[in-house]
Amino acid sequence: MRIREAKVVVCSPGRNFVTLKLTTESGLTGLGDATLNGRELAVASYLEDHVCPLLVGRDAARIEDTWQYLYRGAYWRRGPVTMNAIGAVDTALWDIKGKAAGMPVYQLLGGRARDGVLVYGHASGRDIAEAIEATASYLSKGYRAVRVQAGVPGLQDAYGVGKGAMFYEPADPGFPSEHAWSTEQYLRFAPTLLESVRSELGFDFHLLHDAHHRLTPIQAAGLGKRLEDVSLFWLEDLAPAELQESFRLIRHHTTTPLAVGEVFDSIWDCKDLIAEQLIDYIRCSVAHTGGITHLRRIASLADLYHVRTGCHGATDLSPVCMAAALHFDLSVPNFGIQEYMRHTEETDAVFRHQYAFEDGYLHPGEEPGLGVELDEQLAARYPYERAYLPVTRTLDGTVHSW
Ligand code: GCO
Ligand code: MG
Repeated sequence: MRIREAKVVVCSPGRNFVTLKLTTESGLTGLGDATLNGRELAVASYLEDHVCPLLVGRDAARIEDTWQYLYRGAYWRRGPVTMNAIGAVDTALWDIKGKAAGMPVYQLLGGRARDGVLVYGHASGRDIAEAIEATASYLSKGYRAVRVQAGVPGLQDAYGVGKGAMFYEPADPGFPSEHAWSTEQYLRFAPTLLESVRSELGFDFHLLHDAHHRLTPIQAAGLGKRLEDVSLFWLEDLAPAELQESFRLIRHHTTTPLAVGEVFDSIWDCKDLIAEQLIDYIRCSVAHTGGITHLRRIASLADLYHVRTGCHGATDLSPVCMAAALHFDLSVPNFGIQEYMRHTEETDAVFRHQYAFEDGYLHPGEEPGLGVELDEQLAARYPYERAYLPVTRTLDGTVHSW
């Protein structure tokens, strides 16, 4: 089962996606998501210029060996670009293996460990009333878990407030827009938002919130403590986690469950967070964290320490990544929840997928492989468009984490 062709497809059906397509000599194809929001072309070049030439002629069946070859064999290890590229190769090889076996990938990973994948949707509003309305709308559609964000009074363009009713779009065409931020104003507002959601809609669903790396550990500890009665499923990305030990401080002060990891690219970014039981959910994704192979390794470590998975599933990860995550989620013992930010119709038309939502759960489908097909002709109608994530500045003009 030799690889005949390794091709990178860059397209922008509503937003940019980088996709790796591998084809074997027997004509089997496999897809991998190589999208790194705002830095897409760096991964495309890493693959096209440095990885694809190495893949042609390799045995597509040797997934672990190829992973090690690309990781150790590069000498320069880790980093978002490298790990995203390896993740795409790994995902495409699992897709091929599934098709070769005539089985959906979750069967190769050990079969179903549950009946469906619990997902959370994204409710947001310009103010509390709108956010409550959006949350109610998700609940009426069958969602059992909802992340809630809202505009912070006095600040324009707060993180997480979607432009459309059901779609959230965190990348702007052209150069980065700049948003103002005040941690003080956010900390005064966030508890009122989440308390209002609970008092209007009750406790009979999972409520989540994302602070998007904006707080210091002591601010984070205070917010977690303040929110204990709101009974959150998780509080996400309270503080930047490059300094893993800083989570000790947060953990010592609050019993609110903590989630982190969407910007991590390897097990080395989270090994202390997991082994010291400083978090409850690890948010790494298939695409950004070295593929299904590496994500399974992280999940196995996490399982030892009562940490569950909560894969990143924003729309800057393509349907290929979402499908791969669902096969992983269905099979992994310590699954927690899956983020589900729905793609637009344009995106779904380019990436036709088998996975489907039903009654609060996603199901990956029974097609051999991942169950996603890339319509290359349609993709060619949507060329790459320069786009960036916003940049945030505090009220005195200092650059802050977005
Ligand atoms: C989330 C994330 C995303 C990120 C996005 C950046 O929890 O889903 O925070 O919204 O901001 O993936 O590209
Ligand atoms: Mg997040």
